[in-house]
Amino acid sequence: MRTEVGIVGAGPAGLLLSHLLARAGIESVVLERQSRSYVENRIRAGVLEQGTADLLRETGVGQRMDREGMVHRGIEIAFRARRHRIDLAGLSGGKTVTVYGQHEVVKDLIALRLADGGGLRFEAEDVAPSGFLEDRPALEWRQEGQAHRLDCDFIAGCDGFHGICRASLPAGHARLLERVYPFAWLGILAEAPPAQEELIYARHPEGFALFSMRSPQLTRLYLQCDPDDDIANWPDRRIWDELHRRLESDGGWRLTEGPVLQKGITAMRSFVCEPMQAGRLFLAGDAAHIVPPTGAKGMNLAVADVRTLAAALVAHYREGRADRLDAYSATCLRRIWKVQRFSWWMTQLLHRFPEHDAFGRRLQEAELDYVVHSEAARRALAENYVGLPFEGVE
Ligand code: RFL
Ligand code: PHB
Repeated sequence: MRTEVGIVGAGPAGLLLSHLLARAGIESVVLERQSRSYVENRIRAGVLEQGTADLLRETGVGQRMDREGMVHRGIEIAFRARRHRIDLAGLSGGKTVTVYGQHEVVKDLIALRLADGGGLRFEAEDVAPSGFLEDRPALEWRQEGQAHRLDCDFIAGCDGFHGICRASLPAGHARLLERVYPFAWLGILAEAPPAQEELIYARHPEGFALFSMRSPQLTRLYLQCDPDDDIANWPDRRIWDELHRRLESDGGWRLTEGPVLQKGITAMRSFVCEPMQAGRLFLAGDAAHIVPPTGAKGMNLAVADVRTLAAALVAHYREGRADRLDAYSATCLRRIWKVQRFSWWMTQLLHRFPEHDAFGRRLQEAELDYVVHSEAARRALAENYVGLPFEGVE
């Protein structure tokens, strides 16, 4: 079998890349280890930057997002039991974010790719990239006991943090930069109408908490917990008590409870692989970098990467230009490091750090006080939260 671009992973990065390429008349095949229903039901990110929502809309995959997604013009930051609104739209020249689940984006992209006759292979086992340093890239895999091979011009490694593509880079080729945090997030999805319209990021002496949502019937909530904590230690009652404690704030605001549909613990890390390419293999999304979720940036960064990669591939196929592909990693890393900085900053601003002494805690409180009361600081937060402009892509 032959195609132009072989893509590993049907997360937001791989599916969107395949969609953008198809629109430009470039053929691709996506190989995914999991089943279609598994990737369509994997609850993860929920906040789309203005540029992400615009891109989905402009490329014909935004209809359901426009009907069901919730446009947010602000967020709230809570500390010392008081909530402070950050007017994202007012501070960013009218930009907003859209709350729409990542799994819904994935469903929309899969439906469109299949309707367009796109090549998607689910339950592809033992995917192995080869030949990308010798100008004869190929992907081999097994499916239902049979061996398959796909020859291609390029391989896009969109297979997430635990994928095979980054692991296939030649030894010593890439530098891995990493920071691991001394805490994790316990997340729940509850069948309860969100108690208010906007997200609340709360700093509390017991640890961070986040109030978010997925729909008018579903609330999404997170709690800072220990990184080696076991979900078995967290019966629903304990989770709700802790959420009430950390989120309760002025005006008698109270969380609405409901049946817990899903719960899980996610480790927090910052990670970047430099460079993000080797010969004819290009990494995109979580395969190349991880941000802590506090800034709501992971999926948005994956989208920014594939936007750059698709434009570079189009320049190659349409104009015979190699410069855009050669510059792919450097172009992406400029944005990635700015987003890493913002995600790290939001994380250190809002979490409880075991190593903090009273001095450290006072500094954190002073910074929060500054952020919510200085227009310059609020503007900087808003500019980053709604998404920095795309550079060097068009
Ligand atoms: P994905 O989504 O991990 O997709 C990779 C795909 O590759 C498949 N795969 C393989 N396929 C074939 N062969 C192999 N050897 C393979 N190995 C892996 C996997 O099955 C999978 O289908 O990566 P992608 O596309 O780069 O997308 C990245 C995003 O998923 C991620 O950054 C976000 O979910 C991060 N994130 C958030 N991002 C945001 O922009 N806004 C948010 O509000 C937000 N909140 C979050 C988050 C991530 C979280 N968790 C659980 C990590 C909240 C949480 C709790
Ligand atoms: C979510 O709704 O899952 C969510 C929202 C904001 C974040 C992280 C996750 O910063």
